[in-house]
Amino acid sequence: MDRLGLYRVMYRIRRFEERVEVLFRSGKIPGFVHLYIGQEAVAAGILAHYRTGDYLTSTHRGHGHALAVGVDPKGMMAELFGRATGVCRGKGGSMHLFDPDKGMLGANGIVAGGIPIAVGAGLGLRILERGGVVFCFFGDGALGRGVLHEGLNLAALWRLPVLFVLENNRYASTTAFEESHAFRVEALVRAYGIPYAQAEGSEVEEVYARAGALVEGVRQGRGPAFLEVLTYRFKGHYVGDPERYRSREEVERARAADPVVRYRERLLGMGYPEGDLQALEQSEEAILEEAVRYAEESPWPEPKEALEDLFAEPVGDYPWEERI
Ligand SMILES: Cc1ncc(C[n+]2csc(CCOP(=O)(O)OP(=O)(O)O)c2C)c(N)n1
Ligand SMILES: [Mg+2]
Repeated sequence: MDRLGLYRVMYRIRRFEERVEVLFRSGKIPGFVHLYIGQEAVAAGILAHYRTGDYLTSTHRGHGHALAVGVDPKGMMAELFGRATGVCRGKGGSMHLFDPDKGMLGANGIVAGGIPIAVGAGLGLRILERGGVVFCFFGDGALGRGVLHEGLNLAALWRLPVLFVLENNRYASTTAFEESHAFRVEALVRAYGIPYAQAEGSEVEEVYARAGALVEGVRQGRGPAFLEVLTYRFKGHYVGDPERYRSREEVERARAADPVVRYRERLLGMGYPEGDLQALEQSEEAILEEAVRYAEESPWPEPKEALEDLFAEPVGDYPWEERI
């Protein structure tokens, strides 16, 4: 296990997200932003098993997943800024970050929207006999959507190479998990004949180990697997959320088990020198600064680019074409 690698990914995500919050509040990032702060160990621990040729589907809270599979922080930050140099040329933004070169099949503004994409990618891998695993992340809110059930059923039936990852952070927007689900997650997953495991999301090595065991089975062609990670988001649902549905004390209790701080302490306890951790952190700070500078200095897309890279061919008269 590459312990410093795990810490680096968590640290990169944490600092990226902290900066995004500041930039969003200062009006530099348009739209909505959902931060991954508090959940870093989930992406880092699981996606340490991600290999070239694998695929990833994500959610509206997708920055952490993208960074963990190596999407370039510069291209990501520029995308969040809506600039032409962004990974989607400024058309995707935070909730629709794509990077097919990294197998990243998109953040997704539709709750559970990544699930059918992941199952389809899994089917594609099977048909092409390509090997590879699809990592499919979703939140507890997705448990209430029909496509989750359809996706589990088809993946199990066709033994598709999909690792389903439920990031159970106890809330879907303002609704607590206990208020919205009549079933036990493990019972549901086992009903489809899919192996299930659970991990504590504040412990990156535990997440890594549990994910590793499941990914191995999926890679060997034994069909899908399901990992539920118990986690917590330290920030509001979106930047600006008044957070009336949970108490400050509850948030503080969760913060006491901060996965990034905890792992740093653990590494020091294992004998990793403080200086090594600081050097790693400094190199990450430089990468982040470079990403912000790149985004700020990048041009806006030209209006005519709005009609480029579309899957649907424009037909008929488009009166706006004359205007741009
Ligand atoms: C189909 C659909 N319904 C509702 C929404 C509005 N919405 C956006 S995020 C969200 C909550 C998602 O909660 P969860 O899946 O637990 O993810 P988390 O925000 O906790 O990461 C909702 C209801 C949406 N985007 N898509
Ligand atoms: Mg949730």
